[in-house]
Amino acid sequence: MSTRINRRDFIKIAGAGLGALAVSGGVGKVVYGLMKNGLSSEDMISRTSTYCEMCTFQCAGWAYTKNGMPWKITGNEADEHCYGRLCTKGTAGFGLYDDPDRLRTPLIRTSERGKQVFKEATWDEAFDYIASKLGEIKEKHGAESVAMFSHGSGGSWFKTLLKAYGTTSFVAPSYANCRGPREEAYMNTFGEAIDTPERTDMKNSRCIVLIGSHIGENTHSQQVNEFAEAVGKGATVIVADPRYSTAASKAQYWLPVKPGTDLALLLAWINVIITEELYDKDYVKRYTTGFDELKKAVKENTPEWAYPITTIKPEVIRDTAREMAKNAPATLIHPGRHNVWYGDDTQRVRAGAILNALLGSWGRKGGFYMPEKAEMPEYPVPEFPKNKKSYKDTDAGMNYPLANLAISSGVCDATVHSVIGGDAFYEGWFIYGSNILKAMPQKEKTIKALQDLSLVVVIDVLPTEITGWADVVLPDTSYLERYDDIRHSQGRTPQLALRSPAFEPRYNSKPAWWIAKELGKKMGLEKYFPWNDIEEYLDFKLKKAGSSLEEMKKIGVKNLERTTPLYIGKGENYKFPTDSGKIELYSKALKNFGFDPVPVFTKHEEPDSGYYRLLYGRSPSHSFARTINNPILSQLDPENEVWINPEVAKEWGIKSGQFIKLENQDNIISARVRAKVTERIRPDCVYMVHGFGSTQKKLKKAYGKGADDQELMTRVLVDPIMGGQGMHGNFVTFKV
Ligand SMILES: Nc1nc2c(c(=O)[nH]1)N[C@H]1C(S)=C(S)[C@@H](COP(=O)(O)OP(=O)(O)OC[C@H]3O[C@@H](n4cnc5c(=O)[nH]c(N)nc54)[C@H](O)[C@@H]3O)O[C@H]1N2
Ligand SMILES: Nc1nc2c(c(=O)[nH]1)N[C@H]1C(S)=C(S)[C@@H](COP(=O)(O)OP(=O)(O)OC[C@H]3O[C@@H](n4cnc5c(=O)[nH]c(N)nc54)[C@H](O)[C@@H]3O)O[C@H]1N2
Ligand code: SF4
Ligand SMILES: [Mo]
Repeated sequence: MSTRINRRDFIKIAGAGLGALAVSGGVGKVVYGLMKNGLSSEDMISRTSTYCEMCTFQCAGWAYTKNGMPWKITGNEADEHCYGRLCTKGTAGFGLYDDPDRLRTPLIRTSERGKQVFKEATWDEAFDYIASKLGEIKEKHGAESVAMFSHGSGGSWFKTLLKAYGTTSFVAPSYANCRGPREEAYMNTFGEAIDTPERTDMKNSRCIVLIGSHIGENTHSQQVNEFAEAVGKGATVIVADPRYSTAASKAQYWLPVKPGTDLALLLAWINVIITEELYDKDYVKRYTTGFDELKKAVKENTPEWAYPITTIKPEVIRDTAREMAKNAPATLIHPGRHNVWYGDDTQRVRAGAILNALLGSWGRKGGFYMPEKAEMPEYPVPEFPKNKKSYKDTDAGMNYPLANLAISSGVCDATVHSVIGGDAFYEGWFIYGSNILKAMPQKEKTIKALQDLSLVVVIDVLPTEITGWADVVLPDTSYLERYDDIRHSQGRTPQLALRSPAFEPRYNSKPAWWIAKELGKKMGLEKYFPWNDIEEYLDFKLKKAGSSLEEMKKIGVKNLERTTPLYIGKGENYKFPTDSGKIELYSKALKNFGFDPVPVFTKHEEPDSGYYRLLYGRSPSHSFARTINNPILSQLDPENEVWINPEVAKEWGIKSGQFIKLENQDNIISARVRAKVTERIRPDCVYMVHGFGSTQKKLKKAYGKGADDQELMTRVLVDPIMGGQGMHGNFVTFKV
């Protein structure tokens, strides 16, 4: 069998790519703005270097135009984020550029907040409004009382602006509502986080263990490419998932674990690896601390103990543990990405980290490689003001000892006057590329906070649920119409990638860098944007990093030399960046903060009779809610469905394709949504893709299609270690 995966293999796992379909997907009729590269003659094909923003994984690619019209978007072959193959969403980027529903000009609110009554404004008027409000807030409450939510590359320009202003609270739902537990679990075990792109050496793995992680439906290109390559080379795949996912369909072992019991499964695997002495003895002795404590702690966690909890048979637990050991160290217990499930998430992910340590896979081929980043000097700017207060000073539930970022829901609490008692900590929010009404559970709390603010600024490309709550809406360009900062994320190879504009901005939209710089001028902060234009800024940085803007426009991605080895050498005297200098199987830091030093299984609440646990995930054709209105992708996958086990469907008399509604434990009723009756899910849960059920009428293609999982999340299971917002604790019943 060929070891190089081809496009067909990739498509089989990731769903169909669009390729040239993007041309026929409705874009041809539109008259586009002025072409940057001045094309006019017949059949002229031109390509522009970009990195994708259809999700935030930033795959590098080429935007091709033919006779000045959008033609196709392809991956850059030199790029390790995508290996030249973009996912379905990435190839549909022109759909965003071409979306007639896009925000066209700045808007200023003229009625009650949330009523969505705005007047169109000039950029100057919008900036005057914001600058004057920010001035008032600073004078009355201090600059620290402005918080910024962000997701996506353009956010960095506003971080510079707000740091210059004096803000200290930078919040990302992609932390407390996504991968936060993973980063803190690995930090507290190996001293280093996983980060993005994941440092998983999956293409070389001989055994891949996926706990949830639904690669294939989760279509981060690098992950899908590497998973496909490993599968092509015959790797053993073990998937623990209550649902038969796309990844499970490639697996030798599908373990339909009872939702919420993965920690018991992981502890049983650890128990087998230790009792059968299958661990890497040299690695454990050389690099870890706390083995004896771990051994003692998991003594009772046998496969027989785990069986009634997880419903996975003891022999399956033993067989899979042996399979992992047989392939070690090229065994990867995948750390996952979206881990905020049940509130004990840091501990669950840490159990996987411990298992990786026992198998000796950290720093080893087929396990985790040691990533490097390109050195990227900053453009010199004056020092930012020193701040007096930070989010840690609010008493609104953000004192998580091991959190490394502000917690999104904590910022809401610290904004609501009645929660804080008198003066709230936050008076102003900037929101860039984050639809927090879709991304954060307990929507009522978010809305209460929005109502209590003195200033809400939203920078977006589309009129989404959150733009409806803004005082000022600023229309960013799509990523295809702008430069952004140089991508220099971690990887096997230190890489640089350039995003440059393929088109002039449409309507009266402006690139994020321009908005931040011009608003900076109005606020008297121009010294933090000392460059004349973005090309000068980028060229300065690129030259320092060993390239130039001219070169990057031609190649898009530049690979630099590594300075350190990719793996830890066998027997190498390696010091881990933890307190002990070793991998901490037993964590003193966790113990000192009153947490279990070795993960311990705790039971989670179960649904009452007639109720089912609500699980959710991804469509390969969509990114969250952000692509549901895309003219191309909305045709590929127009609405979501609720997966229901046939036994349950029979009991309720539900048929596939029928419209139903879901009602959660707090009597919140969903929009109507189609049922999908399938053996591919356990009877104790239901499943739906996140992002649908838009309530924003201005999104003409997304409005009212399918149901929103977020709406049903009135309960949150908080991770006491880092404040993660566990969203798997909601139960639903059917309204047929
Ligand atoms: N197409 C597409 N790809 C994306 C994204 C997107 O929006 N669209 N978003 C990206 C982002 S930011 C993230 S964080 C990732 C998220 O993607 P992942 O990190 O893969 O998300 P998970 O929550 O791990 O995966 C959801 C799976 O977990 C299963 N599951 C639910 N409950 C349990 C349980 O108790 N135990 C176990 N073992 N499994 C369970 C579900 O059935 C489902 O198959 O995807 C990324 N990739
Ligand atoms: N119920 C539920 N909640 C979830 C999840 C879930 O699966 N279910 N997933 C969680 C996860 S894993 C994550 S990472 C978070 C992510 O949630 P968010 O932080 O909200 O991130 P996105 O959904 O990527 O961001 C969406 C916004 O970015 C805008 N946007 C797109 N491109 C651009 C651009 O170029 N410029 C600007 N200015 N704006 C742009 C879109 O129009 C949209 O309004 O949500 C979390 N919340
Ligand atoms: S994974 Fe897909 S949508 Fe995300 S950046 Fe890469 S190509 Fe774009
Ligand atoms: Mo995420």
